[in-house]
Parts: sequence; C-alpha cells; structure tokens
Amino acid sequence: MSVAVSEERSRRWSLRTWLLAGVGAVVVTGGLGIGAMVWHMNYVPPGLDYSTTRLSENGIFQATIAPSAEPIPINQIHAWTLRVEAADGTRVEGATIAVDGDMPQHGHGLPTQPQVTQDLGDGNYLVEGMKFQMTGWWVVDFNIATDGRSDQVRFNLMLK
Ligand SMILES: [Cu+2]
Repeated sequence: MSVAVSEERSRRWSLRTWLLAGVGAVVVTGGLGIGAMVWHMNYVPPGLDYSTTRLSENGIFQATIAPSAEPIPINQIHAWTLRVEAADGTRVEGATIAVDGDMPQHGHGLPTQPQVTQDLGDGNYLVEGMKFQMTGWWVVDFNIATDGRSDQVRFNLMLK
C-alpha cells in the first residue's frame, strides 16, 4: 500500500514539475521577447554621422542646421535655421524645402509638421514648428528643390 501511495505522489509531483517547467518556459520566452524589443527600441547603429553640416544624397546641395536652442529641447516647439549651399559653396536662394523627421527604431514621426516659413536670404531658411517628443535617435530630412534640381539631405540627432 505504501508503494502505491508513493507512486501516486511521484506522478503528481511530476505533473507539477511539468506545469512549472511550462510556466517557466513561457516566462523566459516572454522575458526574451520583451528584452529583444527593448534592445531593438534602443539600438543605435554605430558610426552615425551627427554633423550639423551634411551633403545631400546626390551631392547637389550642402546644408547646415542651426537649432535656435542648444541643446535641442524635448517637448518644446522651437525654430531652426537651415542654410543651403550648392556643392561649390554658392548660397542657394529661393529653394522649395520640405521637412520631415522620425525615429527609425520606433516607427513614429514628429508630433508637429514643421515648415520652412521664410526665405531669410543668403541661402538661409527659417524652419518653424520643430518639436521632438522623445529623447533618443532622430533623423530629420530636408527635401530641397531649386531650378529643376532636387535632392534630400538627412541629419542625425541624438537627443538627451
Ligand atoms: Cu520614439
């Protein structure tokens, strides 16, 4: 009789062990999933160029950003000045410029729709409505068009 009881108990224990192992596996898998997601959200590719002066993708323009506030504020609307030059350094006036920005790791963009509101002359443009709602890695793209030529220039920002 005592043998039967101990067999019964061991069967019950083994069921419990399996259940615990199952729960453990779920917890570990979930933990790994969350860990991978957090890693992905925070991963920044090495060797990013954070220069404030950059060449456009096809080398047509060289652009320089000058945010009105340094460091760039979080959750605060502010303005930038963008200077546009041709590859030879000549200032580009009268360009049509579109602004866009996003966080590549997060799949979301800017909370505002910043726009170039003024051609300040001498290749300088006023960009109003810049606002970043999070710290981290941002990209800001300017699409510049003038005299039938157009090109895009990208800036990387690491906001703290
Ligand atoms: Cu984000």
